Amino acid sequence: MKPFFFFFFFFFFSGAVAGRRTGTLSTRYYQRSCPNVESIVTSVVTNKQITNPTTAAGALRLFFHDCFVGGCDASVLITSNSFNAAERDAEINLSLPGDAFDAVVRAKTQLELTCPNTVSCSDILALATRDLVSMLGGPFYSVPLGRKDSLSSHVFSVEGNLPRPNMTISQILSIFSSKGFSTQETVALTGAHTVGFSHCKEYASRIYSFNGGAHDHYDPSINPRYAQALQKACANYLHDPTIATFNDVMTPGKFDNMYFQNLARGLGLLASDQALVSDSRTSPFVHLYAANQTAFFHDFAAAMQKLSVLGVKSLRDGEVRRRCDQFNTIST
Ligand code: HEM
Ligand SMILES: *[C@@H]1O[C@H](CO)[C@@H](O)[C@H](O)[C@H]1NC(C)=O
Ligand SMILES: *[C@@H]1O[C@H](CO)[C@@H](O)[C@H](O)[C@H]1NC(C)=O
Ligand SMILES: CC(=O)N[C@H]1CO[C@H](CO)[C@@H](O)[C@@H]1O
Repeated sequence: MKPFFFFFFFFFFSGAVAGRRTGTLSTRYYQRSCPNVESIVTSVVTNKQITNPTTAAGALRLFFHDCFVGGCDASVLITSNSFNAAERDAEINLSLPGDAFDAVVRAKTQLELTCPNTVSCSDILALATRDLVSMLGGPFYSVPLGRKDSLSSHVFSVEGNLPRPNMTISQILSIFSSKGFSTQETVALTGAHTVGFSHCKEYASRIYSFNGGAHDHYDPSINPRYAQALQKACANYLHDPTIATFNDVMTPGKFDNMYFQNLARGLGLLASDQALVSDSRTSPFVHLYAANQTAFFHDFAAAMQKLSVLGVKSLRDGEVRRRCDQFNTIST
């Protein structure tokens, strides 16, 4: 009875509005049920970004991780409990910033007041990320809506689905290709490292005792002055693991094509960043984007749209969570 009723509704309304559609998603998905969803998300995350300027980069990384691990289904927002270690528990998630979680939770709270039980947490994260990228100066793109939230989240699903800085370009391209991304799309998406920061341990092996050398021996592909500045900034990182430096040392808070310009000057922070310019499969796109920001923005926006519909759940295998950090039915 209930599923039938839903299907009837779904087809009736989705047929009645001529929105832009991607599969079952549509930019007008909430046109009747929550017409102000986009302006509500925009206003909440704008305020959050103004008070906490690290929110935007955090959200972008969070969204990437959510979509790459089992689809864009807000599984990354689930809190672990004594019965289940959720995605957030993965070592790689240890540094996913709290401000981005908080932005989603605040938007959800606001939306539950206006249109209860309607807007999924995965749609909120997709919209919040789009808004925050454009607030930093990046491209604006439309986000089709109607994602449902996952019914599971497991720490063991993370390994193998996310790229790591110590992977080779072949390993990285193979992860992205398994999710349907071309080499060019992979390079465009990695341009996200034009904002935000990384903790020292993610690149310590490049700046200290490189290849087993003396303590101050660094990777020769790093610009020497940059390498020395990083050695200094990270000097105490083993005692203070919270020390981090900007991904884009030139324009850290601006979403632009400086990340690609940096790579040609040895100013890439992670080994995987710097490797993009020395590998013949990826370097043509690094040079293209370094020379032409319009081309980068165009390709980044298209790749983000593609990312945002990865492995999307429907009501058959998902739900609209009441709280973004918990499933509606707590099970063991
Ligand atoms: C090429 C593969 C990639 C690797 C190896 C990689 C790895 C990393 C690492 C190790 C960090 C630092 C995390 C920390 O120390 O807290 C980081 C930060 C970040 N990554 Fe990636 N990443 C990749 C691709 C991407 C993509 C495709 C996106 C988004 C579309 C992205 C968005 C970000 C952002 C925005 C940050 C900064 C986070 C913040 O400031 O809170 N990364 N990445
Ligand atoms: C990369 O480093 C991690 C530890 O951070 C290690 O577990 C993994 O085996 C390394 N991977 C490669 C490809 O070297
Ligand atoms: C930059 O890229 C855009 C979009 O692909 C293209 O239309 C434009 O002609 C390019 N500009 C230059 C100077 O090559
Ligand atoms: C931001 C976030 O939720 N990080 C979590 C990652 O996993 C650790 C280990 O359980 C949690 O304590 C963090 O809260």
